[in-house]
Amino acid sequence: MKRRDFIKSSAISLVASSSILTQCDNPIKKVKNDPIVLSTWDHGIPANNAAISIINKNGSSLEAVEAGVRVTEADPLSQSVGLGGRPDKDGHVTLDACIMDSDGNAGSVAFLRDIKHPISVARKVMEQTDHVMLVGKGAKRFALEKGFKEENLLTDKSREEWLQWKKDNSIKDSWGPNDEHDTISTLARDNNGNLAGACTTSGLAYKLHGRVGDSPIIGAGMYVDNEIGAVGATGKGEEVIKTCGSFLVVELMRQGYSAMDACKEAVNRILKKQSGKSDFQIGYIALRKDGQVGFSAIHDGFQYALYKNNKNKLYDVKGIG
Ligand code: SD4
Repeated sequence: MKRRDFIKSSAISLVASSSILTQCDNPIKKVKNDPIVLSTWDHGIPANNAAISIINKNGSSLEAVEAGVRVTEADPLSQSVGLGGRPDKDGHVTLDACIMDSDGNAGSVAFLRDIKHPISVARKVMEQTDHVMLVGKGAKRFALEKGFKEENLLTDKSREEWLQWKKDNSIKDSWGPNDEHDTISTLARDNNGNLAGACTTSGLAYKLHGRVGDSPIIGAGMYVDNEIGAVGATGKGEEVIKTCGSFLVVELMRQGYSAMDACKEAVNRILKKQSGKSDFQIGYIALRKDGQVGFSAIHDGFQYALYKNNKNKLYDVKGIG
C-alpha cells in the first residue's frame, strides 16, 4: 500500500472507530434534575405521593422508592403485594421484592413469609450484607434478626377467595395466566438526578408453593443503571425472566432507543415467542436518565402512575399484543 493510501485508509478507520466510540457513549446527554416518580398500576398513585414527599425533603431516590412501595405493602386491600397478598396454592402468602440504588447496588428477597415489608428486608440485604439475594427461611431469619416483626399476612378476604378458588378452580388451574395480580414497581429520580427502583409482590395468585417470579430477580423484574435509566416490570414473571426484561429495556435505551420504543421492543420479544398472541399480560415502565418516560403492555388494562411537574396522574396503556 502506498503511503498516501495508507494515511487515507487510517483516517477512514479512525473516523469509523470514533463513530463506534460515539455509539458506545451514553446517548442520554441532557439531564434536568426535576424529580420524577413512576409506578405500575393504580396503587402507584399513593406510592408516588409517599415517594415524592421524601424527595421534596431532599431525600434520595432510594429512600423515596422504598417509602413509596411500603405504602402498597402495608395496604390490606392491595391483594398483590405484602399484607393481604393472595396466597399460593397451599394458602401461604409468599413475597418477592428487590431494590437498586444509583450506585448499582442491589438487594433482594424471595419466597419470604410473614414479613410485611419485604422491600425493607431487601434494602437491608443490599446495605448490610455482601450478598444480593436471600430466600425462604434464610430470608425470614435474617429479617427477624434485623428487627422485623413476624405477622400473619393472610387477610380474611384473601383467605376466603383462596378457599373459593380451591373449590371451583384448583383442579383446572394450570398456574398459568391469570390477571389477579398487580405488582408494584416504583422508579424515581431525585433532586440530584439520581435514579433508584423498587419492586415488590406476592406474585401470581395460587402459584405452586416455592414459585419465585421475576420481581426479586435483578434485571428481570427491575433494573437501574444510573447512567441510562430505570425499568420495572409487571405481569407473568416467567416470561419476563426468560427475556431478562428490565435489563433488556435499559440496554436498548443505552443503544439509543427512546424509553417508549425500548419498552415496546421488550414486549415484542415476548410476543414473538408466542407467535404474536398471548393470553397473559406483561407491562413495562421505564424512566430514562433525562426524564423521558416509556411504557408498554401486551393487553389493554395496564396502568401506570406518573408524578412529574408537580402532578401525580394515572394513565391507561393501550396493549400492543
Ligand atoms: C410475578 N411479575 O410474580 C409478578 C406478578 C405481577 O402484576 O407482576 N403481577 O410473576
